[in-house]
Amino acid sequence: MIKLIDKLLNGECFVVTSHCNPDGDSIGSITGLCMALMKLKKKVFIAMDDAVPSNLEFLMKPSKVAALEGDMSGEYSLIALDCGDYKRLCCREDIKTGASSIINIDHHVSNDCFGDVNYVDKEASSTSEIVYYILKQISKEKKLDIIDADIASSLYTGLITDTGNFMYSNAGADSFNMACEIIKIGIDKDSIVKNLFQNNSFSRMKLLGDALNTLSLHGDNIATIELTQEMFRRHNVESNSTEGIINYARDIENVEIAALFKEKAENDIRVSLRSKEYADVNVIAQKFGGGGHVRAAGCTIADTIENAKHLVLSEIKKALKR
Ligand SMILES: [Mn+2]
Repeated sequence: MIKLIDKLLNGECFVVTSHCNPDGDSIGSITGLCMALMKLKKKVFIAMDDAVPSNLEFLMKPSKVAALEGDMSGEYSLIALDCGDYKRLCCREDIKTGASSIINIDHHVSNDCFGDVNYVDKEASSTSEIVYYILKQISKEKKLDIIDADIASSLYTGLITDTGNFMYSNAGADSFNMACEIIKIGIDKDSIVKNLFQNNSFSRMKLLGDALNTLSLHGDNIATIELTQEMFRRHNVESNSTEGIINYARDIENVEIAALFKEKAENDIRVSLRSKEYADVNVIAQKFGGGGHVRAAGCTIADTIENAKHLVLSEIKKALKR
């Protein structure tokens, strides 16, 4: 951590990014870290090519961080948050190659340490949890209380996104400790929960209905669910607002692995994988050039939903046999 903290304290300008299709942990860790760096008088920009999902927009306002527009001039470090793979970074190629260094802060087991400085804690529940403990350390060194209510709210959002509101096995002692300390800082945790989990549009729920109609069991421990272009069109819902739909497949009794097949465009299928107790879905996703965590991973397959399903199911079956 010392090397990382030196790098953050000695740098002057940072561009911060995350993975494509950002979620609560990516946006939460971005806004939390950016606000902290601004308090430390650093120049900070966010570079994210994908739109922020509407249920996370509430994080962007208080952060007041400028989005990067146009080119970057001068020296800067690129901070990659919550991204296990250089190819999945959600910013322009020239932003990546123009950086004087890349700082990689993440918790994916599949992270290959692509940065010049790497702080990858595969045991951490979320990148937001890692950022929280980094900021605590900086606060101690600088004798300065960096983590205010806005920063705490951002990081709490990431924490509860990745732990499913403390339901998943990745929620460990450090996660509960962080939650405890953050709540003492004074955040509106109920409104964060409402924004994240209780704020669905009616059309998104109708889309969920269509998806549930495709729910199928393969044997008794594998479930699949599908989302097609046609469904997104019918309900006029963006294909990025599908967070949590896969849980309906995973949460069926006896199911160990769930797979969601999302048709983002013709022959462009995003596959999300979840496991409940013992299967390593990261290994399965890596077979298709993806990755993630042991209990949650994903990959992209350039084919039809039918073919993608066939390919992925055969790998899932092999994995469950081992
Ligand atoms: Mn994460």
